[in-house]
Amino acid sequence: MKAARGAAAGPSSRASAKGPERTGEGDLLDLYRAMVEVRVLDTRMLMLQRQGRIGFYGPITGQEAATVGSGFALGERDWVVPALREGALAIRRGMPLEDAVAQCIGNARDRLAGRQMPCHYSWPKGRYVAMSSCVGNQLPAAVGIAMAARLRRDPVVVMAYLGDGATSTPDFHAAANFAGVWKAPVVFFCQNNHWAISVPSSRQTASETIAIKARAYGFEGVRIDGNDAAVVLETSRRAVEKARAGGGPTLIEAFTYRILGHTSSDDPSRYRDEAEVRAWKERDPVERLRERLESLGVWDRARDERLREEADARVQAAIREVEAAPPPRPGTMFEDVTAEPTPALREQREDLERFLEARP
Ligand SMILES: Cc1ncc(C[n+]2csc(CCOP(=O)(O)OP(=O)(O)O)c2C)c(N)n1
Ligand SMILES: [Mg+2]
Repeated sequence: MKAARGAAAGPSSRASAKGPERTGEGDLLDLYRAMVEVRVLDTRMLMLQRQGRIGFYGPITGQEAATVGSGFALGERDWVVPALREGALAIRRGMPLEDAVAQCIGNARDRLAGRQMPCHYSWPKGRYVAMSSCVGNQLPAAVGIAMAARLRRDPVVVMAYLGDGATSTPDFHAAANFAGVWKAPVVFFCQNNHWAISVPSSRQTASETIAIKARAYGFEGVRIDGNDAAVVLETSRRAVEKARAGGGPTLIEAFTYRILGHTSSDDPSRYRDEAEVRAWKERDPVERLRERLESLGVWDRARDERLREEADARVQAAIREVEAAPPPRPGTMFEDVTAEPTPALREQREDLERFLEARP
């Protein structure tokens, strides 16, 4: 089924026209390098999943400009409250690549000891909140973080991510309404990638766009070309600065496309046209930025090949390092939840230890 009407109409050129004037070549090169690293990581991790070396992976291929471009607009002390396609920002905000790979493999090298779904990174030091699998419920929490900062007079901004599907949840309404009334320092960044698993955005909402929903909550909404990294960065910067200055929230609808499956467990050929996918591949955000850099004369094929080879070498080295670690100790399942184990937990742990001694 093709997502052809309603919220699937083309991006407005208004925001695009205002976009890139402040995004210099340096920014564009940084964006490009970061986007290529994400693409390379996705490609390798999906291969690992297909080879049975990790159980699950959620790619962002096709959405690199939206994820990376919006993330670049944030300062170190700002917060990222991710939805499903922003894992790359944990790395951008300081999480070592090895930690990301380890989190997907879930062995003893993983800080979470394999107890969290793959790709559900968390990086507290970088103010990257753990991703929640439950669609939409991160949004009231994001507004809460923003309001707490406001009450402490701490000038931070929260970037609250959501997908098109999340706009149908009650939590979206609760968060947007509260944020509008209190002018919370939050930016809602919606990645409209046209699909919520198998539900097209035309079945998600009869609204003309997602961006116009903001008007009902009393703040600005803007739909942008989410595959143009410079436009994403410019629009996000404006929204972040506005929120920081007390101007209240903005809803940014980044018009983009999920090129691959929802996750490695999904087969999108069962519910969408190949022609639609082909058309969006023509607007590949990584290729578009590469062409732009080449036309500016600051990039060429040789540099591109080197960048990709280096990124791939870094990812492969991380995989080698992490795969050398053993599985997590079975006892870790009893750790980190309560300061003092309950009597029942202590008993179960002793049972497990006896069992492992008898059958190592
Ligand atoms: C409350 C809840 N309902 C349903 C699901 C199953 N589910 C996981 S992701 C998803 C679709 C999300 O779509 P969207 O918000 O557009 O994000 P995208 O995956 O396209 O990035 C659904 C229905 C869930 N995890 N949580
Ligand atoms: Mg979606």
